[in-house]
Amino acid sequence: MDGSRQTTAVDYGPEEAAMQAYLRDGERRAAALGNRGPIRFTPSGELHPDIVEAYWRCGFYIFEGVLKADELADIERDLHDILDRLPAERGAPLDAQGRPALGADSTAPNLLWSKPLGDPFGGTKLANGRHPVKMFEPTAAADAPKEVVYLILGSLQFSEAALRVYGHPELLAVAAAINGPDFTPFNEALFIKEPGRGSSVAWHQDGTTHWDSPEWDQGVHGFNFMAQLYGCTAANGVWVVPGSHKLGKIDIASLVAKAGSERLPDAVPMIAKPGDVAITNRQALHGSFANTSKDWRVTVNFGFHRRKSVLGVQGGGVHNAAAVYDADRIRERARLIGYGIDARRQRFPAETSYVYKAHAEAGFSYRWSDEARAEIKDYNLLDLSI
Ligand SMILES: O=C(O)CCC(=O)C(=O)O
Repeated sequence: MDGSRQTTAVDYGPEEAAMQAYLRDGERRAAALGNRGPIRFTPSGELHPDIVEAYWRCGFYIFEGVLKADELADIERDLHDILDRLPAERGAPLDAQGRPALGADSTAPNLLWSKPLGDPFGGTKLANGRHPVKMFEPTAAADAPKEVVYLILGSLQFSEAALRVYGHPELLAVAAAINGPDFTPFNEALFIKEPGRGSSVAWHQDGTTHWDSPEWDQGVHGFNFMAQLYGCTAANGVWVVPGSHKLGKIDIASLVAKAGSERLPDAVPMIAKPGDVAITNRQALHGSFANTSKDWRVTVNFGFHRRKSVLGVQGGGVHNAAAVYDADRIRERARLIGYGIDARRQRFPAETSYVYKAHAEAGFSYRWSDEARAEIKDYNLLDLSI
């Protein structure tokens, strides 16, 4: 796969010219935000205040150059393996080579399918109706398959490279700086936007539990890291309305009606190179367009919460079954952080591993091994979805 920038694979449709103008204008506005650069810490180990300021001002920040070439090669290898092992079609038990398909024996949800360039969620009641407006669905090439996988949930059980990204010491230090050192997991996913096929993700805000809470604030629903394997462009990347994470629940349908199209005038694209990792506030209004470009976009996506946003809260219902999240559940789900840190230590022994406070204080240690690999099957049944 070549992640290099090219032109379009498929025409966006009747509004191709307007779309191209919007993409270029968005790139210019994104460049002016001042919310990108390498991860930097102060001499005393705090996340640099300029980064903290820009993250809370914009609702997202792009950390440049976090994943290096060897780690990207690992992720790409896993991606090829995953793509090879996908079911031949939705629900099929076997892959194209007749082997048991990826996730076919799972209980937890894993593969999400869409028609090529489709919008499976927009304008539906799915996920609590949080994607109220359907995006434009361009017409895919005649030889495109009937459906493509655009999202893989519980991805750490399918990719050891993704598990190692999950244990990245600097990213975990960022999680502690933003959500507190007792931060908890949310969920993990791979977003796969194939050129000329990848579906859109209609405008939405994440978060279901705290919008009307007296405890609501700009960070209460946590954030997602979005690590880019091939980088992302205005055409295939996530778009965000800067500052919208501060606004509470937004009337998305009215915004789109006012704009006269899905091209929201205040939104900007995340532009990233291979190895860049964005941090995105889940309350920010965001979405992505059908990938009519010739560039792959593969995002290793993983989120974290403040512990106090999760503990004792009734969550679920979107990514998994509804439940009240108690300390046992948080502890069990957080073992993936321990496995991620150890898997990373084994692959990159020269790196200083992250010390996760909850594990250090409780005296828990986690060893990544074949037994652990078997043990995390269906781990995402315990996602902490708020
Ligand atoms: O990667 C995308 O296109 C969408 C990501 C997203 O909506 C999310 O992480 O909440």
